[in-house]
Amino acid sequence: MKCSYCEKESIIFIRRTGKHYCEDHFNQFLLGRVKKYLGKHRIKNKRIMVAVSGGKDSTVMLHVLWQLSEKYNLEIIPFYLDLGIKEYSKPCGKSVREISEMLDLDLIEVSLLDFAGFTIDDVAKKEKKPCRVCGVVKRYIMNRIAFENNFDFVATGHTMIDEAAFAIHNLYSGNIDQFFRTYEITRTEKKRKLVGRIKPLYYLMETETLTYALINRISYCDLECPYAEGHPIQKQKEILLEGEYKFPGFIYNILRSLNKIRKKVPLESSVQVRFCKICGYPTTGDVCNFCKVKMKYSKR
Ligand code: Q46
Ligand code: ZN
Ligand code: ZN
Repeated sequence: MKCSYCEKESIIFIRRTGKHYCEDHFNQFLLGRVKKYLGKHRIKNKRIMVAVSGGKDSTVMLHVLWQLSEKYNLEIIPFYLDLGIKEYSKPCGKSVREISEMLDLDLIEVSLLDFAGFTIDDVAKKEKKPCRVCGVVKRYIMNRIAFENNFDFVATGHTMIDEAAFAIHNLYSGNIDQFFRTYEITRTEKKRKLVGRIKPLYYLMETETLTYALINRISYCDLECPYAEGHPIQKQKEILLEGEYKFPGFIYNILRSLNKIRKKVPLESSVQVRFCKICGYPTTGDVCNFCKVKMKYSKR
């Protein structure tokens, strides 16, 4: 089959666009989706801390942002958090170091054990699923390191299906506040010590990031976290993929409609700004969730 834009052989057919792409035109398509995101949110002349787990999506995000960094005048610094998960964290860390070196970028590396005195494996010994605690520590540490180092944004490698699955999971579970708070971008609020989040892969599917990694020979860590199995988000993804198979464009349309709903409901601005008694970072109570889990699990 020929590419829909030139005479070369096609390497991928994207059902939601109805087009065939050769390697060059696929690269253009993928970069175009990221440019669309950066343009829509006017992300230019910024210092961005890029959270890289070593997996496919975040590694591709780092590579794409690096490619676009000159055009958008972005200062790109990769960030890796070693969660201390046996047989997973070490190879992932190695991948992040390799890509950072290849792109000649200085890497910020933090170990959860050094930062908080425990690992996710320690949590897993006490809790059936460590994911909730893992989410708390990742969010906190990313924000704190980015705030202390004066970054404008933290970039994460969430794709379209991650976002749609998360939104549907929140609706399904009744987490309405969380549903309304999660959007394509969150802005930096210096007074509240909050660094904004961006998701440059928001308009892309995982098959597309995989294709980009393959044709650009980007090596990444192919392991899955041992605690990922049975995560509710995985189930939501399966349902969405089934929909996408039957109706190309299904996931994008769902996400677009959910975003329209979000925009119609103004966010409550009455939430009082409070700071944790222990660490001084934002919280809704007296002590933030990170300090609570640290008190519970730290071996120090
Ligand atoms: S939350 Fe859970 Fe992930 Fe943390 S413990 Fe592994 S699966 S890494 S995105
Ligand atoms: Zn082509
Ligand atoms: Zn705290």
